[in-house]
Amino acid sequence: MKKIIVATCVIGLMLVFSGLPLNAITSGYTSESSIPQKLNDCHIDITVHDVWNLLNNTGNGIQIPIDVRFKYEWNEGFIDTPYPEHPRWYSLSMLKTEDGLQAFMDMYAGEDVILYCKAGSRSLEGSQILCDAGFIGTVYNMLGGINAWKAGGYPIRTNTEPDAPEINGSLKGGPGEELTYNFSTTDAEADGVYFWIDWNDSTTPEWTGPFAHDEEITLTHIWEEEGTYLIKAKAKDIFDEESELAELVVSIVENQPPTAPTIDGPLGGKPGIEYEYTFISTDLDGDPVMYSIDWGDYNTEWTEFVDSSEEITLKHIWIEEGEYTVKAKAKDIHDAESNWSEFEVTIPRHRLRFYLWYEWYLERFPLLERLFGMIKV
Ligand SMILES: [Ca+2]
Ligand SMILES: [Ca+2]
Ligand SMILES: [Ca+2]
Repeated sequence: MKKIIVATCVIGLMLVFSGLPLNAITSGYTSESSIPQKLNDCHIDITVHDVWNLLNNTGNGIQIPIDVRFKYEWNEGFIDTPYPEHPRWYSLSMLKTEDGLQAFMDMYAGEDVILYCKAGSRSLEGSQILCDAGFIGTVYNMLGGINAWKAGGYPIRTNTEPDAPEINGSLKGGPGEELTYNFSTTDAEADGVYFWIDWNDSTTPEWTGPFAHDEEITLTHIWEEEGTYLIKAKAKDIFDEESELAELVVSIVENQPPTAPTIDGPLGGKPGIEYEYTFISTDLDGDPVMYSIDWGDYNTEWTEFVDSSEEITLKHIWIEEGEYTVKAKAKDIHDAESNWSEFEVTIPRHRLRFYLWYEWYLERFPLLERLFGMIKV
């Protein structure tokens, strides 16, 4: 009877002490009632050969290798496996902090992770920390670390910088106008990336991020002054490997409205007959323009955008006899509008009164107008 009691006490003490160091490390998490508790030895030990087979086949699920070594060790090279089963870096020292552990648990919840280090002891410690904290997912521990990986003849690679960013957005704008730009890059190791953007004005370039390696980010910018600006952008991954610079030229000019359209066509005609009129306007910035036409008979229309200085032809039928004032204005893609132009049309033509002819004639021969003016005086 005594022996049984002693044995029970010893086993009890063993359980208490074996749990102590890990509980001390992860005390902030074991109390979380929402996280299911697992046994401390929940991780699965796995050889480098099994790891290779797991990581080169998405048919058996996607496993994420986690390199828990120091950053300088990672920078010297890590195991080479294809995306999306490629290694990420998350050091054991980060796992040992409360915030670092929680961030890891959030980031990789529900995933299969394979922890590895140099020779196997740090990955074992990391695996135990995760299990003890109630990590939801599968934790593999790669036996023998990267040393065994290399000895097994499996490949390693070193980190590479992200590609130079792609910049997409407005090439033209006006002072004070908010312009939108998209930036994207790719990183061969699928590392998180930062962007650095120099807008070529008085604003100071800063690194922004990190973003997922294939995420497109959208930024807006306003240049207050007219000028030609050279946007420069580069990317870096979370290991500070910087890309080449990418550039985009933007010209900021005050927008000019299009000229009032020139209207041409028959001065008169018969009711019920279709007539063609041409309209042409020039935008000094070369912006596409659209035309608003008022046919003078309560019919109005807007055209589609056409190139600046491209003559357009529109057809119209006046149903009733009368004198009509055709009006037209042009608008560019920045909503700047021209003045109205006017053109008089008489339906039917035989009712075209002399003064219409007279005005039309004088417009084209201004010298005569002065002559008539002198005669009047
Ligand atoms: Ca796999
Ligand atoms: Ca990289
Ligand atoms: Ca314009």
